Amino acid sequence: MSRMLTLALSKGRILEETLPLLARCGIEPQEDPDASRRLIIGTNRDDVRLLVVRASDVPTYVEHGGADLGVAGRDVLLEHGGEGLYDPVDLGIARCRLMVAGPPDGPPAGRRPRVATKFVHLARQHFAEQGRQAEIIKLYGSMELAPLVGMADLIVDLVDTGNTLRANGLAPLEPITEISSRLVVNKASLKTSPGGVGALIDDLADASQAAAAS
Ligand code: PRT
Ligand code: MG
Repeated sequence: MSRMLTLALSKGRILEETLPLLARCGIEPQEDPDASRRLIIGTNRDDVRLLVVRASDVPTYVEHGGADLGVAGRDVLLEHGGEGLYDPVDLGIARCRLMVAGPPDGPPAGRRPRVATKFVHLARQHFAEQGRQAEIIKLYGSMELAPLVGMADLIVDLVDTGNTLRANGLAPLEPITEISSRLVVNKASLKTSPGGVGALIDDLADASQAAAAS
């Protein structure tokens, strides 16, 4: 029997958009990972299983060998570091933009803006590159709230439709970078299982190309 291949995914949009790619590779989960409480989900292939982990934990599972492969947002890889990981394929899924957002007329002029974000490193880097001073306030989610209660002047967050910003009276102000999800691979796994891991990388690359073309 061939070696077990473990793929780490997160619930929500990454799972939703990865399952069709896996289906194109002939891989179907044995139960609905979104509905199941199980964290390890078997597939129709004896040698492939899925792990369901927090989005920001995917690189850690892959780096430390808890999974051979994973699907992670470029935001997560840039913020938490994907050093030590091989990221051979842009799957082109879960697309969005990292943006500076805030009140539609911009931040109050004349003082150093307070910027609420969970992307502390990326936000710091963005303001530093522009030679702007900013005070970064770390949050773990719902950044849109911070300007509404006067805790911050700006936020740095992911924006897709812009509906969340609009619903909270905020507007996109400056794009920082385009985001999509990438396939990340444990380097040792690829060395020890070029047939299994390497073949799955190639299959997923083909599937994402085919999905993009369809
Ligand atoms: O749950 P956990 O804290 O571990 O992670 P998470 O909540 O960030 O995970 P999840 O599943 O929401 O997102 C996983 C990945 O999807 C992210 O790392 C991104 O790479 C990608 N992605 C794509 C997005 C979005 N689009 C997105 N729109 N992640 C989050 N959002 C949020 C955004 O933060 C904001 O709250 O959706 C809201 C904005 O959406 P719109 O459509 O209203 O603009
Ligand atoms: Mg979440």
